[in-house]
Amino acid sequence: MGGGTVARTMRPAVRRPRRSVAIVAGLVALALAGCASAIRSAAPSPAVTGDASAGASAPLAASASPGSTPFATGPVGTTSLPPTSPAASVVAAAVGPAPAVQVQRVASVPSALAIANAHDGTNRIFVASQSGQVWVVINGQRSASPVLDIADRITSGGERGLLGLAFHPRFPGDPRLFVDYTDRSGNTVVSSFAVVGGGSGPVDPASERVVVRQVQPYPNHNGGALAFGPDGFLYIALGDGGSGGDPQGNGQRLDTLLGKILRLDVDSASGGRAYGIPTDNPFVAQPGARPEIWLTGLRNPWRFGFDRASGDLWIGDVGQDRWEEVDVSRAGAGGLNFGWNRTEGFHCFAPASGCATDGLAPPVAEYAHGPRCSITGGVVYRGAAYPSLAGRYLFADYCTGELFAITAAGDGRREPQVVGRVTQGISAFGEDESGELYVANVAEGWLGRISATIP
Ligand SMILES: [Ca+2]
Repeated sequence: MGGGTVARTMRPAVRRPRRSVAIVAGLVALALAGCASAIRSAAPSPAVTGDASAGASAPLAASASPGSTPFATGPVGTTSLPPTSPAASVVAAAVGPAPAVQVQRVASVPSALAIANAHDGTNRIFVASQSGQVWVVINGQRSASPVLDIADRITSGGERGLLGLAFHPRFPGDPRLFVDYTDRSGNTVVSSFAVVGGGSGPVDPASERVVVRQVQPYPNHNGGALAFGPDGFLYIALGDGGSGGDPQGNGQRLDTLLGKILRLDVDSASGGRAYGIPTDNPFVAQPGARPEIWLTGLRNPWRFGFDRASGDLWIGDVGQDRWEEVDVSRAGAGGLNFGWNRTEGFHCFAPASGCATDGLAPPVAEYAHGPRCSITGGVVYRGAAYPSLAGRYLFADYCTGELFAITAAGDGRREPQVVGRVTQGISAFGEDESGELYVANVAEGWLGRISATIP
């Protein structure tokens, strides 16, 4: 705990035999990326076996070599797609290059994987451990014990575990904390728990109410991010179900929740569900389509976040073997199809060339693999401490530990700017109540705060 800059060098890796199931222990990004390069963690946790991503794990140099391609089951094309033209944001554009940023460790949090604040004036930051715990960090001090521990009902390891958390918009008046986790059977559960003591106390593990369950056909690509939008609805990220190349075609199907971002009303229940369907969800009137769907054509949306100023929804969608992408759904724009598995980034995926791009929303940014491997989507900076960062969308690559920035406002494609580099294992971004930015590192187990080198 304490404010030293995170060392740029990797912690010495513990070598394990190739093909050992332990290779993927604690390593979310391995399977996230579908790339088996480059990550190693000393964190002990159950490994995923039988995962297409696990078997081909390469010996894990820090970031020296391009990822192997255990998911190379589908064609990879090079056909470039036209740039996107999203509606102009109402928020002023950042002008000029972004400043360099640094990350200071704030607290040690084992297998840190998700960050949320309770927006209740307490300035608490809640951090989820992949292994099933939720911790509170306040003024740089982490709680001695977790405020919630659901290790008894989850599967953790690889891309599984406690993956997301979000507080109800009216917290603590509505005392619910929502979580997304992988259950003992490997399926996705989104549920709520009640925070006791008027929101100040621990979370009651017996108060769980399941909101939605989703069967997972493969261990990887579980998505898992949760956030409430400015409209008060709960948004949930689900990957395409896993394996490689989307063998079930879930990304482009509307009869499944896989490969989607959902939008649910958790303040009502209807149709035999534990939630309501917002009447303006894009597919409510389409026969055969799941009415929960808000956005489609996603492979493994590994972290999304709302711009607190504009309401735009920013997504980091993990690519197959070649291209990581940033997608944006401008405020209120539902029904967008981000292309997977017809496209990966700005390129055709299946087929490898000449793919049909009509009706697809292209990314706003992409970057290539090798040694980069897996995007961790972030947040648009709207804090007060660093005006130089205002209006910048920050995100990271899991393998290299690079931090990137792009301008959030404006139309069309933009190139990511490298603004910093920490260590591999960046698993999530989050904001405090003032909009200052934090990152979590699952491989090394810490929460860090982002600062700019110039105000
Ligand atoms: Ca896409």
